Amino acid sequence: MSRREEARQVLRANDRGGYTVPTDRLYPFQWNWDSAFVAMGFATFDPARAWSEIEWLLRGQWEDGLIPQIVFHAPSDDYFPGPEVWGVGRSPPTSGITQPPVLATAARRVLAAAAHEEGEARMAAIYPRLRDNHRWWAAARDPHGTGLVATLHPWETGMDNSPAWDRALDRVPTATRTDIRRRDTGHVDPAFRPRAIDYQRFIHLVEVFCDTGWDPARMLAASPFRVADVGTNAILLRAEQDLLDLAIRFGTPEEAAEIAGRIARMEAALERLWDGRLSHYLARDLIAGEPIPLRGSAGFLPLFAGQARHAAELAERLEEWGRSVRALVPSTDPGHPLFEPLRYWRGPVWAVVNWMIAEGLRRCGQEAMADRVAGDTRGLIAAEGFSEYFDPLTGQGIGGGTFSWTAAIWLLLEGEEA
Ligand code: 9WN
Repeated sequence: MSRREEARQVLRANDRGGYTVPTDRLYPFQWNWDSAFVAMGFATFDPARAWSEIEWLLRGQWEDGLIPQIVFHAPSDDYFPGPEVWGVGRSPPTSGITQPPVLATAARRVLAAAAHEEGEARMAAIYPRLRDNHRWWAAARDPHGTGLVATLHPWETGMDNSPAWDRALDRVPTATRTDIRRRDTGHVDPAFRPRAIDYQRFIHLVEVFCDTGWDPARMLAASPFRVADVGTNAILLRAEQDLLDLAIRFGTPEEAAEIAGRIARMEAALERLWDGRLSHYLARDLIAGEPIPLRGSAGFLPLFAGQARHAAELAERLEEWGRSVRALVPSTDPGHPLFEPLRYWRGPVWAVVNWMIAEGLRRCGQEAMADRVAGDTRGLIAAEGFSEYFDPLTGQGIGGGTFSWTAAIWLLLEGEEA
């Protein structure tokens, strides 16, 4: 069977009747940014199913516009923390934090793959939900209009245990009232997962937020972890650009102007994350009021938002990293002492991040490096299958197997090659 056919089968096998789980058992619910990539993957062969992925995710959206990190459509004992730990008191149950907002970008792409009448109608129905979500980001996470949104939990960055968060997490107490009963380490080698102390802090944060009654302003004020993540901000800027295109077609001129205003502010603010000394975009610790001096794969994502000013330097950095790893793009600078090639977001390669980086490089005129990153990604998947992530030194596929978003990226990369 061809890899294309296998990729489609992975998506079908992880389908739970309209939405997709990231992989069986390890992640038995619907995840926010996973579903955005999955929708783009489905759009390559089944646009109707792609819309359904997005619509199911939006069933979990809150009235204030938040699109949760997880929607718990059906119960499962295979994952911790489940709905009882979050205690948001909603139906369907959801977590109370979010994830990188790839959704508007995905919706625009799904529409492009299926610009027939049905696609137009389904897009028209969800456009207001996307608009409300971007308003939520601005109001809840950037109430002073700085142009950078705050992230309050490492899970919100999608790059949960990146070493970029180590120092900011030191401020988070390890005490929890919840009994931490991890399930992930029963499915995957614990050496590839976050540590016990990371989970204590992750759950402590959940409890702090729960105690605010999940009120956005109170969460922002109370959180002992508050960072401006380059990845989230770059992805949001890109999503705003895609939403602007959708607003012109499905919204009002006032909405388009509102989005354009946010885009101008965000573009300027994102540039302020560039660090001349490390020649990289760096996250900012908003509590300490200082940059986080660690180069990670998220630092390449401003390219995905078309920020081309430092494209040549970033391509050179990738060239340099490429000399010490077998496959690009390691999630952490392979020359840094905190680089761990096997542990989750501390070193491994993730296909979704690679896809965004390759897109960004292409958008910013770095074709050769875009081809290299896309080629490395295809090579990893061709050799190892649809793993959750890959060891950049050996290329070995690790973490969960038959992973939905890795399958989706295979389909997207194949489409681009054609
Ligand atoms: C917490 C589903 C998710 C991804 C994240 C990845 C991992 C969850 C976990 O799995 O996070 O959200 O329990 O480890 O870090 O990026 O969305 O694939």
